[in-house]
Amino acid sequence: MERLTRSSSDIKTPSNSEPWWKSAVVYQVYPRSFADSDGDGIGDLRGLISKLGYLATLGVDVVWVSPFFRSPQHDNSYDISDYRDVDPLFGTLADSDELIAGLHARGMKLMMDVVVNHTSDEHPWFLESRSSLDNPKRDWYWWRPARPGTHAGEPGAEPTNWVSYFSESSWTLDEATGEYYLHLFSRHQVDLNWENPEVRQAVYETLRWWLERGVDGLRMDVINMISKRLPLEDGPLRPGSRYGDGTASYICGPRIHEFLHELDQEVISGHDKVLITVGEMPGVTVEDALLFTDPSRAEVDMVFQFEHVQLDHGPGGPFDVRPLRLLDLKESLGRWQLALAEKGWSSLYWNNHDQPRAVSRFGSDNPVLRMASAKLLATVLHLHRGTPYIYQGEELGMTNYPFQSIEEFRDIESVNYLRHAKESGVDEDAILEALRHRSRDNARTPMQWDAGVNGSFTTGKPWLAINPNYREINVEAQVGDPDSVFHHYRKLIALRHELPVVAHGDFTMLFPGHEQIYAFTRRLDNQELLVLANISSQEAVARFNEADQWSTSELLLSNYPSNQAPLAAELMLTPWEVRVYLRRPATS
Ligand code: TEU
Repeated sequence: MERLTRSSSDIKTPSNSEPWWKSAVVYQVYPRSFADSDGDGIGDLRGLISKLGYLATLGVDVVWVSPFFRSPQHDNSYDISDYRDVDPLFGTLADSDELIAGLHARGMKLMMDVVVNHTSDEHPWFLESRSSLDNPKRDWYWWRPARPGTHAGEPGAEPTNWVSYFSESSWTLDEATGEYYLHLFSRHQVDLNWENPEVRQAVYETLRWWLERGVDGLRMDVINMISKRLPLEDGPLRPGSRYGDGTASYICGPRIHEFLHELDQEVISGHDKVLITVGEMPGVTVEDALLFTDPSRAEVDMVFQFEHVQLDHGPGGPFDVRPLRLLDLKESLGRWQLALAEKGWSSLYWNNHDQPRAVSRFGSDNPVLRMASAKLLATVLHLHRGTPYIYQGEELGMTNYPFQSIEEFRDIESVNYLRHAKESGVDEDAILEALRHRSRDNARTPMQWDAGVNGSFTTGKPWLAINPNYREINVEAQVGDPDSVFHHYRKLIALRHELPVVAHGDFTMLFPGHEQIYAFTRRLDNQELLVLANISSQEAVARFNEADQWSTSELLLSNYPSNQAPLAAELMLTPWEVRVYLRRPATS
């Protein structure tokens, strides 16, 4: 069942009071791990093109494709050396044109991943910049001499004490010119200097070039880090480390709103289609998110916030694993819902290519509870107010990978953490345990298409091992099974398209102090939804005083179809049970 092309909703007219992306669902593809067409073990654009029918069956509106641009692949194309070319690993520009045309023909849109906080250290701009102290592009990046009183190259001579996101210093010495360059991520991802107007114009030109090719939206990588607070200064020392935390100097820096508004004016607003934009923003506060997404400020449509995916991090960061408390999750997501209720808009996600698998993290990957918990998580997330994002394989309930040894990790964040933790004397078992929970490789194992060799992801040797549970958890098995996690996602997507209350209704949290139940209502005019979920592996009971008011409602969706228990004042939910009720105005 494929939908008609909804091109009429794209055109800007004064009568479109709500933008189309408020009732849309976005699906993220990590191309390296999605489908391999040429047997080299790495997914590619032609592989993705061959699966567009699958995405249309699921019913998503937008496909966000992680970067496929030319890159030395230190961080899988999040280190770009040519913004206007496709990496040969993934295909050609002609393939990207075909991808866009194929999506459009099926009524879907392409969201491109824009990585412009930094370029690869092999990008021609950086090669020029590093070539001499007086090169015209020297100022396109952040160059600084060694700290006064030190000699370049000795430990502690870095211009500031900041640690990068990938465990090392944020500064690397360039021997040829004797200065350091800034990189908030790996040394192969060099921060662009957005203070320089030439840099900004070069970025805008590139983005316009892609929009001309038919791209419909932009996901902007770590975009709240492009404005740096000057002068660049040391941050507070991390406990037990020689490095400091520099985030106060670059998260939502002084010119961030100005830069994003300028980008909107130069690239987005003038376009003849209504585009979708989302800014990835680690460390963003809800107050800032409100400013970023207030439509009257014209910056971005929504942000990816990180609060809810950091509730199980200790002070040491992602690899400092802590248990998640449901009360914290409800408090955090509830506060974001409330803050963006009147103005602005939310993005909704459990998963992406940087996060461990949601079922293993927030649900239960115990084979008996896995399916129920996957459906519950989907329901809770998709029925919040905001635009939901599905990460490839999430619609199947794919789980974390059972890593057995530290040799198995490929991701630069994991590999760097591993090296630094070992150097600091952390026990190997403890490192493996942390990586098992947190490594981004959990999300990056190949998509599980069927029960054939390597899940039919590739005919060759996959670049990262496939999860051995692909024989049970795969697309083919689920598309043919109306009770599958896949079909549950399909229903949720359809609900968003059909019921205005899903996209536009208000949000009220119920039982905020309950340690197992996640419940809320959504209301628009006379339509009301009630979502009741037991996020635990034990039975849950709550006193539900409004049961009478819901007595005439219809059970719209649930994950235990045999459980038709009516709503009662003494509410009982089985482990990982979720129910959604709809109350419509009484017909007279
Ligand atoms: O991620 C930014 C980011 O904050 C992550 O690195 C996150 O902190 C970490 O993965 C948590 O464990 C974006 C991209 O999504 C990521 O894949 C890139 O590695 C990074 O930027 C650099 O471009």
